Amino acid sequence: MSILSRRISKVSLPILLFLALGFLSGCSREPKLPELVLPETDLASAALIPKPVRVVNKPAAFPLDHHTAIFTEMGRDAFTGVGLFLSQEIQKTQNLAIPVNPDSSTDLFRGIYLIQTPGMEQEQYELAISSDSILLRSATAEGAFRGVQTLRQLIPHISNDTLAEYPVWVIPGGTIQDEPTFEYRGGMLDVARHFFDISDVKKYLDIMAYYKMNYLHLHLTDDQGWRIEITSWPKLTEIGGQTEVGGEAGGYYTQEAYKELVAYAGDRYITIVPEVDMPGHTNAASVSYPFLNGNGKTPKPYTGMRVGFSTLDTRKDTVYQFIDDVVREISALTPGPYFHIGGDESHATPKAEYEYFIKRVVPIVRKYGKIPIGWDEVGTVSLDADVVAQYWQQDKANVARAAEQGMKILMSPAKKAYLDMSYDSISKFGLHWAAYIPVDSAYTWSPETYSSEIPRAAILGVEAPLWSETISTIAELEYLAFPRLLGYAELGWTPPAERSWEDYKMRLIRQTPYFKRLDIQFYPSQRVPWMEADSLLPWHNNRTK
Ligand code: TNX
Repeated sequence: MSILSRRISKVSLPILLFLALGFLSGCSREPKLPELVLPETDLASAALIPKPVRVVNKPAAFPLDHHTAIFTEMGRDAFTGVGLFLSQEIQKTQNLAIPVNPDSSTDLFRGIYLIQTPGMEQEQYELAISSDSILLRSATAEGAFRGVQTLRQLIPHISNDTLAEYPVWVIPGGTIQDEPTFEYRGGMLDVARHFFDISDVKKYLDIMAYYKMNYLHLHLTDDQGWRIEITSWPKLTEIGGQTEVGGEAGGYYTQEAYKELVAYAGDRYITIVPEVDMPGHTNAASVSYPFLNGNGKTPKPYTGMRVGFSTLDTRKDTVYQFIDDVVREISALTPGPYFHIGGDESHATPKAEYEYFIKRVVPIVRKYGKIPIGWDEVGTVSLDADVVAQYWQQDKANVARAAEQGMKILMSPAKKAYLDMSYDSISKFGLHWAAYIPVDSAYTWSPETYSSEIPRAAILGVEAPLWSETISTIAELEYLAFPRLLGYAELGWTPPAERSWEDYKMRLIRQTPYFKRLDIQFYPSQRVPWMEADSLLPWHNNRTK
C-alpha cells in the first residue's frame, strides 16, 4: 500500500463525513458548477522552493476561481486561521475573494479542505490536488501553514481568461508529500548596527514564511545600539538606542512594537529568537549605564565598525542583576523557546572571566524558561548539553568542543551562510572577511556534511545571519538577502539527495513574479539565467497568446 492510501485509510469518520457533506452539497444542487476543460499540467515541474520531498503528477488540474471556497475543520481555530491566511493572500495576489467556511447548503463550491490528520509529524503535510478538490492534510495547523505556502506557490500569477467567462487560475494536479529536513530554518537580522523598523522586519517575515522558514533571530544589541525597550533600565533605549553605524539616528522597538512583531511572526508560524550580545559587543549598554563596564569610565557612543573592544564587568553582582532584568523582561515578551546570549568576539574579556561570565548567565536564561543559544565561542566553556552553539567561524575548535559536550549546533558558517558577505568584488554592499559568496556558492554546500566535527544528529538546523554594518535601508538589505535567502530555505528543508544547483536555479528564476509583486530589490546575479524566465513558466504563464 502506498503511503498516501495508508494515510487516507486512517482518516477518521468525522472527517469523512465532513468531506462527504461538502461534496454531496455539490452533487445535490442545480445548476452544477461549470465543467471546465483545463490544459494539461505538470505538477512535478512546478517552481517550488524549497523543493518538496515527493511529488506525483496526476492528469487533472484544479480551477481556482470564484466558485472556490476554503473549508477548515470545525472547532479548530488554528486551522481556521490558516484558512483565513490563505484566503487573504489569494485576495491580495489574485484579487479573488475566496470565502472560508461558507454555508455550503446555499451556495456551490469547489473546496480547498484543510484536514487535521493525526499521526503526521509537526510540520509534515500532504497536498492532493484534483479537478474538484484540494485536500491539505496535516496533524497541526503549523503543518497546514507550510502546505499552504506550497499551494500559494502553485497558483499562477496570471489568470487564464480563455477557459471561461471569468478568470481561472489553473493549479496543476497531483500529490505532494513533504516535511522538513531540519527543525530550525532561520534567518537573522542585525537591527543593532543599523536599525530596521517593524514594517521592514514584517516584510522579511512575509518572505521567510513563503519559503517555509520558521525562526527569525533578532540581534537586538551591539556596540553601536540597543534596540529593545527594557522598562527597568530605561536609559538603554533613551541613550543607547539613539546611535548606529555611520552616526545616523538609531531607533528601538518599544515593548509594544516587539510584541506586535512576535505576534506577526507567530501568525506565520515563525518563532522570534531575541539576542542580547554579551559580555562583548556591549558599548551601547555601557554608554547608557557606565557602571556596567567596570573600568570607571563613561564610554563614548560608538558608530564605527570595529568589534571586540567592549566588555561587561564580569565580577560585579549588579551586572548580573542587570542581566537578570533584561532576560526576564524580554523572555516575558517572547513565547519561543530560545534566548540568544551572543558570547562572540569577547576579545576584551580575559578567557577565565569569559568562562565565569557565561556560566553565570546560562542559569539566568534557564530560570526564565528559555534554552540558551550562544555563538560558537560558548562551546569552549564547560556547559550542560541543553545549550545550543551557533557555528560561525572557520576555526572549528569551538564547535568541535561544543559537539563533544553534546550541545546542539546551529549551522551558520560565515564562508557559506553569511548574507552580509558580498557576492563578488564589485558588489555594492557587504563585507568579505570570510569569503565572497556568489548565489551558487551560497546554495552548493551541505549543512549535513560541512564539518566532520559535527555529527548529523547534533545539527539543529541552518541559519543565515545578515549583519548590517554596510546596509541601512530595506532596499540594501534586500540586495544582500535576495536571492540567497531562498537557497538557505531549501538547504534547511529539502534532503541533500533532492538538491541540485542546475534544477534549483531554474526554479529560482521563476520566483521573479513574486519578487516583483513584493517589490523585492533582489540582486540579479549573472550566474542565474534570469532572462529566460518568461519562456520557462509552464504554470506561471499560461495565458494564451
Ligand atoms: C562577525 S559573526 C561578528 C559580527 C559582525 C560580523 C560581520 C559574529 C558572531 N560576530 O559582530 O557583524 O562578523 O560580518
